Amino acid sequence: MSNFSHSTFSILQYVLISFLIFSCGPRKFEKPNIILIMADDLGYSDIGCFGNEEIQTPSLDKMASEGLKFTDFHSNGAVCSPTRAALLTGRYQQRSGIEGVIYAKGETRQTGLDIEEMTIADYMKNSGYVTGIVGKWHLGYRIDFNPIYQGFDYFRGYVSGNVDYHSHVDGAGIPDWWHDLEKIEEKGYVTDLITDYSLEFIEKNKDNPFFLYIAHEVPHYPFQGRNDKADRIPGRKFPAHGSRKDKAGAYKEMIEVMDEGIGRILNRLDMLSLINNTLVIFCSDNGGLGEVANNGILKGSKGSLWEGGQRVPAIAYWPKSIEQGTTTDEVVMSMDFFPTFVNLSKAKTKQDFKFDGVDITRLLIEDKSLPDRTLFWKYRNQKVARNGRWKLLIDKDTTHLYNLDADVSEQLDIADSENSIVSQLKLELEEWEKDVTKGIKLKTK
Ligand SMILES: [Ca+2]
Repeated sequence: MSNFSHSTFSILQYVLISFLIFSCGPRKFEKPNIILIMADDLGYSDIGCFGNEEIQTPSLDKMASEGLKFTDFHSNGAVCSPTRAALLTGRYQQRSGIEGVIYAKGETRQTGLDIEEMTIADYMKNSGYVTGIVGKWHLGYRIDFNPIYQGFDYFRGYVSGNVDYHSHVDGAGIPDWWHDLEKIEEKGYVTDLITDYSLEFIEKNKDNPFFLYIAHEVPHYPFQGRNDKADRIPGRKFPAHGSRKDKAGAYKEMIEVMDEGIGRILNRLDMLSLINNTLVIFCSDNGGLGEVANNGILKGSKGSLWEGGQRVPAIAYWPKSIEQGTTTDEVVMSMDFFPTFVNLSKAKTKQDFKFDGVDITRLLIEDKSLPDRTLFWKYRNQKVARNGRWKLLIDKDTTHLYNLDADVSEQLDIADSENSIVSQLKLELEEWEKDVTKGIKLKTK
């Protein structure tokens, strides 16, 4: 009897909530604006709401306390380009050939994400959205790889992996600052420019659905604050990480300036009455860099597939749709945003299109669990298969197994005592590898 009452109550509650969300909410809920803010190389504990006590991040902390915090969110890659490829294509980065970094120097400078790829921006644009990217692209330096050819109506930023925060010169000494298809000269601290142009984009598109991808440079090197001098001058030698001695001080300042910009964006959404009709997501593209970042209790850092290289902070903020102050330990990856945004924007994908990610809309708005799945990573000499608590990590020729529920720091290798789990995950990993590289020539490694 009590079960019956409980389920009846649940059904009524569900109907009522659905009614409130879908009928009484702002009409525009049908096609919410989506803002995806991605930091670059931000470590798991580099912000307040993920345990940092030194760096002040009130805006991100507010997003977490009034939204949903992901404790088990992972970047698809352990470095920049692969995560961005997966994010934009909704599939493992191996399928688009971008397993590694597209470097400013050397032969990969000539490669990029194939323009035949249908990106999330392409799909949302086809569904009536205005699409913009402000900040870092890192999916091809050549003009024919420009975001304007990948579904974005608007681009303001840089195409390389990192630029001087003041002179906007890339790692190869080449000026790299763009407005759509044009290379331009513009003064300003990169983080402030990213915020200013994001605000301009939001203001300009307040009356129609928009998708804004804010790809921050922070806290990627060079480590430069707002009032530091430019280090990179074309034709001159420069230290890749910048000349400032107090790198930790610069690092803190860089993150705090980004957070200040995020605060300005949230305020503007509020002022324009867009706050309840806009899903704002924040995440990082890979783990923090060993020498400066705080990856908390996680092992490893950027470039490795230990948790510290790819478990990153992530937050979803959408007042009135996402319950305040919730936390989820569901395993989510960068490539899951694609099917989620397709669903929310009511975009139509091609009939034969196969996502590797899953739609997390119901996790966001109803705290509903995701289906059981095994997830995979591969970078350089490491491969990972993850299912629930189990993480298989093959490091060169050594096989490790960890129970992440009990041992998130990956200290106790239990591969020898859990043979059947090791065999099962190994088999799935082999099948996955064959599947994602079938007919694919990797462009980067
Ligand atoms: Ca990165």
